Amino acid sequence: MSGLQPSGELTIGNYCGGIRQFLQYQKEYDSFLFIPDMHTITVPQGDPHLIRERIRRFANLYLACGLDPDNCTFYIQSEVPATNQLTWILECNTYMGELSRMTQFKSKSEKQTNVGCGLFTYPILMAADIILYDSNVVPVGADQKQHVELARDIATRMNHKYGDLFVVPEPLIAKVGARIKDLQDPTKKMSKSSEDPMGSIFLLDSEADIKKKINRAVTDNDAYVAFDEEKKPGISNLITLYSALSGTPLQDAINHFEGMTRYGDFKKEVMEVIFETLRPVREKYEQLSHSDYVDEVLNKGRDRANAIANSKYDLVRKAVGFGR
Ligand code: AQP
Repeated sequence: MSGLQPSGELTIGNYCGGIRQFLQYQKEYDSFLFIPDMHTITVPQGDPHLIRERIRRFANLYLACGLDPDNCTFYIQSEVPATNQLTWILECNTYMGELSRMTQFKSKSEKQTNVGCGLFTYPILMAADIILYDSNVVPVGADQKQHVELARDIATRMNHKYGDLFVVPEPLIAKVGARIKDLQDPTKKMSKSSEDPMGSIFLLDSEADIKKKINRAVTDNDAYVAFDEEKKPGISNLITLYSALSGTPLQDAINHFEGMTRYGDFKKEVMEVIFETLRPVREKYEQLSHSDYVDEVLNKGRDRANAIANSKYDLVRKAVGFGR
């Protein structure tokens, strides 16, 4: 089970921490991937048409990245109403103190003047997304680990209170690439809704833009390449990107680059790996975006997701004592 909210443009960070992992596991598991459109309005988004356009773009991009609809139930969150129904029950079984500890709420609420309640309760909606389908593993980047842990706590609490209703999920964090940093400020993570586009590489960026962004990526004045996340966060981030995208184990990537004195040559190799990863994605995306194939896939996904979600919700509703 995994989902990436259409709240900006997908970045190479989302690819490394979320999508890439998901694709590795899709054949092994009965997998579910969804577009959490309801999550996006936890922060102001402006024009609703832009959200709808992004949903379509994200859906085509997942397919372009290699999502296999025969191995995966792919759907849009808001098209499964049982998600909201379960969320209410879970809200009544989650404590304010638990939500107050969520670091993402703290960092996102600091950036706004009027903070909506949805931003505070959104981890409960995420718990419903996960446990509604009896998901056992959730591939996520490091920033989402805390939310999956909360989903575990809620599932466990519900099971104690009402009998064995839910599978308790586990987060699955990539060994390399779980927290790709912003290229302009390598002390913070790369984000799809970041204000400075120079800090993020988007999956649909042109090669000219990628080149510009990597060339301008913040490094240091040491004039030697080495991996040290504390002292050399910019260089370390680029080595991590190279390792995650090329599949080279991190230590081998470190050995490969260590000691290089010309940052330009180092950056060129990192750039090549990004080009090679994104070129086929862009080409496939071009084809898909001129067809209606994505609707066929999403309709099939919606029907299967609703069948599973409705039957689970029915069990929960009865266990809680709702209805006649
Ligand atoms: N920088 C990152 N490195 C590795 N993984 C990352 N993820 C996000 N940023 C990085 C992973 O991508 C998935 C997307 O999750 P989300 O859509 O729920 O949103 P998020 O975690 O809040 O991601 P963003 O890009 O930072 O979005 P905005 O800007 O909208 O808040 C998750 O698996 C996440 O861990």
